Amino acid sequence: MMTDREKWHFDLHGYVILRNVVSKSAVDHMVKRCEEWQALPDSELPIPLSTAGGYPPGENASRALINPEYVDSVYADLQLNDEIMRIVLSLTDNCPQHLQCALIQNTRHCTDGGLHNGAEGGLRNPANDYQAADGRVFATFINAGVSLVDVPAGAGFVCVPGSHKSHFAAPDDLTVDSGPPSVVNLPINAGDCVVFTELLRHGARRWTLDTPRRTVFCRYVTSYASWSPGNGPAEQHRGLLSDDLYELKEMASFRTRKKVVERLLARLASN
Ligand SMILES: O=C(O)CCC(=O)C(=O)O
Repeated sequence: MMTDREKWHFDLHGYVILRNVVSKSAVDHMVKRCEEWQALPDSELPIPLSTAGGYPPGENASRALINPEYVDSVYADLQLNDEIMRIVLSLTDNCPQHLQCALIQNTRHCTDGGLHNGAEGGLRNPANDYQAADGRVFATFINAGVSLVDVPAGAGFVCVPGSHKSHFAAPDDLTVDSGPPSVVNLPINAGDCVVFTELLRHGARRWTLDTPRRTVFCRYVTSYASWSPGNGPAEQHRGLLSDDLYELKEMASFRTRKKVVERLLARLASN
């Protein structure tokens, strides 16, 4: 599960970086599928793949494709990736729910992804909470961003380290382009992953390279959180999901140990 060093880092900063969570061949496959899908208008996307605007909303927002895990097995496997689930299981006390997968493409024409923290008014709430006690760290809304491209220093993901524990509103003049120590940029390589609590103030700098930035955001919550009405697997597309991923998407009480969690724990113990 999470090592002592990872817990220390996550508690202090609100994120951990995992290197090489996916193989080069899996990255190449996901990039190829991304190129195919991004070339299609919404009406031609394979169901239930759909477009959601990026952040912040607007004409030049990045294009986020929701539900790639329903239509491609490599994207599906990524949601159950051992390294990512090792962290997600620790952070949810073995009560995870897969909330959503978003494949986001940023081009140099997209606006930056302004600083935000997935919480109304920047406030902590039960659906987006962080706690540390008794040698454990606990988060109810987790984002695992897997990069499909090499991200150079100065570009891509930024965050305000430690802001998941802040009780004060961030200054208005703090932006994704502010520098350290308040705003820190995390350049990573293709196949690397940043796992962060959505309570962490984060965003992305404007992309400046000719080839697009492509990132798979795998989002998880605690199994007993109802993030929005209709939370859970899309029943009409049940046949497109493995039993494990279907169960991972289901809501469950905090007393329920999902079978998929038992299988993941056994697999992680034998690694
Ligand atoms: O593009 C990024 O790295 C930031 C993504 C983001 O803000 C989010 O998924 O909430």
